[in-house]
Amino acid sequence: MNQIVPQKSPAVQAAPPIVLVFAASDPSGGAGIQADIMTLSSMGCHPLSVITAVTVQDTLGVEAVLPIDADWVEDQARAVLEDMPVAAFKIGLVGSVENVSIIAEIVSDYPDIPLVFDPVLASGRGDELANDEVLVAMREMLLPQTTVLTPNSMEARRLAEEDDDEESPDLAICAQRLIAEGCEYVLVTGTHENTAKVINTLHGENGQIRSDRWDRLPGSYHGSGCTLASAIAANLANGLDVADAVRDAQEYTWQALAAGFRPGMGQFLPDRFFWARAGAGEEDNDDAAS
Ligand code: PXL
Repeated sequence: MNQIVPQKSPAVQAAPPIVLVFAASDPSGGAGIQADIMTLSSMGCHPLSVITAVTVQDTLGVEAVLPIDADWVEDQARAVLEDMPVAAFKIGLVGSVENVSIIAEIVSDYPDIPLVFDPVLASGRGDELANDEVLVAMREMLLPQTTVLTPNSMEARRLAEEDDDEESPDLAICAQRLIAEGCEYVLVTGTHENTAKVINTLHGENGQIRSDRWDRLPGSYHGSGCTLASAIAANLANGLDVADAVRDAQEYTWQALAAGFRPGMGQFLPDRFFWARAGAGEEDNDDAAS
């Protein structure tokens, strides 16, 4: 592993921007590290994947989660970080308090690299994916290092909850509390809100930066949050500023969802390579005609 491999001629191509993801395996290919790898690849990045947990699941639900030992999480990350330059980090499902702690330690060695953190607490179908101890650890150790936090509205409320709240505060207040914990930007997604359109709002330290409205698509999707957060990381790695990265990532995600497919008996999955398949039929016809 430590051997230096001589470069082959002709000259090695310039590498695409590299994004390191900490996330869990979802064998259905809907969410998790598989969603991240597809999204980052589709958006022109090279993904480095550090597995935090292994899940057993299909398109209907999560059956089990096995967190990986924190030592293994550290070894996976340190090996590739010592070898390759990274342009952005993305964190998804973390698996355990120990993993939160080691991930926080690793990213603290790279303070200038943008970090997108999708604070996964539950699947869209309601399976719990982080307990209260993990939530507290995320708040204390990861939020202060986050460039863009991407909670859905339910995660924003849970993360921002304070003991003396009588009722859940407004989402803009939740976002300000999360920024007070140390995140630079918070993108609260509105899929779970009872609004005609899906409204996603980006907040910064001086308040709302942008709010985007999207037509609600029929059907229930698995992996939309992972796709959105990875797309933001890809855009940041490609040099976009945060507001543009967030705007473009939503457009990409909406298109992936609109092109979604239902491979099994449960939820729809986004097609992160919609552009590779779109119009493939017409092209074939053109070829046949020429
Ligand atoms: O969508 C959040 C998520 C992230 N990572 C894994 C998941 C899920 C949701 O089910 O299974 C591995």
